[in-house]
Amino acid sequence: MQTIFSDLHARHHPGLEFYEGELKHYHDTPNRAQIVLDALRSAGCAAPSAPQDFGLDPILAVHRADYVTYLQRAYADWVGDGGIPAGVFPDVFPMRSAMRHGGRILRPTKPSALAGYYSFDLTAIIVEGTWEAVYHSAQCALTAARIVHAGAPAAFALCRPPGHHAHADLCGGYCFLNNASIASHWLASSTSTAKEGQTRVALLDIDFHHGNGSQDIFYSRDDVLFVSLHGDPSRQYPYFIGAADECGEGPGYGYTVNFPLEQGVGDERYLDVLAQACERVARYAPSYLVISLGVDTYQFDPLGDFALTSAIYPRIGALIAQLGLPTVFIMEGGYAIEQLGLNVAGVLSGFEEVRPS
Ligand code: SP5
Ligand code: ZN
Repeated sequence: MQTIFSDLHARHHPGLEFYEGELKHYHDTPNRAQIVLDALRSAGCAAPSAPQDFGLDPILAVHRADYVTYLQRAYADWVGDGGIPAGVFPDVFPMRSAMRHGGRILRPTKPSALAGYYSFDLTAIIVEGTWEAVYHSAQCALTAARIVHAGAPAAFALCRPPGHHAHADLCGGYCFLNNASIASHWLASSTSTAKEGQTRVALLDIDFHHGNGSQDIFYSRDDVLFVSLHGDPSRQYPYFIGAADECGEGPGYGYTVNFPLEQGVGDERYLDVLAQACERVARYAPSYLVISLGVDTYQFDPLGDFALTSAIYPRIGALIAQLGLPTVFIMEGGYAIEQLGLNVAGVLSGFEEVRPS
C-alpha cells in the first residue's frame, strides 16, 4: 500500500517534556518517523510519496479558526513576550469553577496564559517549526484519504506529530491537529450526495491511549462512528475521558464505543476485544474505515502498560482487513523505538496478506 510522508515533520522537535515530575527527553522524537520508514523499506514496501496540499479548509472543518490562528502564531508571540526559545509552555490552565460565572472562561492575551487556554497538558510543546510540521502531517492524512476515496483498498499516512488527542480547540499529548478526525470528516463530507444520503465513516482507534480529541469531535454525530480500545483512563493518560459509559449524545448517541482495558492485556485478550470492536464497525456498515494506528500497546512501550508481543501486529492488521472496507491508516503513538518499525510494518503487512493492493 502507498505510504504518504512529509519530511517537514522534522521541523517539530521539542527537546524536553515534563514527565513524572521531571524534565525528560520529548517522547515524540523525529527519528520515530524515520524508523517506521526504514522498516517499511526493509519490508519491501514502495517508497513514500509526498502529500498533496488541500489547504486549510479541511482543517477548519474540524478545528476552531481561533485555535488554528493560535497554533500559527503562538511561538512568535511567546518569544516576543520574552518566552524561552525551547518552546511554548502554559503557566496556567482554565479553572473549572470559572464556568459558573456566565458559562464561559475569558480568553487571555498573555502568551503563556493563552497556551493554557488552548492546551490540556504541557506536552504539546510548540516550537518554531511546529505549525509547518502539523500542517503537513494533516495533509498526509488527507492525501491518504483521497487515495482510498479514489479506489485503493488502503493507504498509510505516516503522520508526525500524531493527532488523536487534539480537540477542536485544544492541543495535548504530543498532538495539535487531529489528523484522523480531519481525514474522517473529509471522507464523510466529500462524497455525500442527496441521492446516496450521508456517507458513513468508522474511526477505529487502536493507540494505547484513549483518543479523547477524536471522541469529542464526533461525540454528537452519527456519520462518524468512533470506536476505541485503550488503557482504562481511570489509570492511564489522558485520564478524565474514555469510559465505557460514554456513548455519544443527541444524534450521536450509540456512535461512540469505548473499550477501556486493564493493565497487562495480552495478545489473545486484545484480539478478543478487537474482534468485538470490529463487529460493531461491521454492523455500522461504513463506506470507509480510518484507523488511528498507535503501537504503544507493545509490551515494552514506556508509555503503556499492556503486554502485547510483536507477533500480534500482523494479526491485528489481518483482523482489520477482514472487514473488507477501504481503509486509511493514520500513524499515532508508539515509543518503544527498538520495535516501533517492526510493529507498524507488521500491522500493514498483516492487512495486505488478506487484502493485497
Ligand atoms: C499520541 C500519544 O500516544 N500520546 C501519548 C501522550 C502520553 N503522555 C503522557 C504520558 C504519561 C505516562 N506515564 C507513564 C508511566 C509509565 N511509568
Ligand atoms: Zn498513545
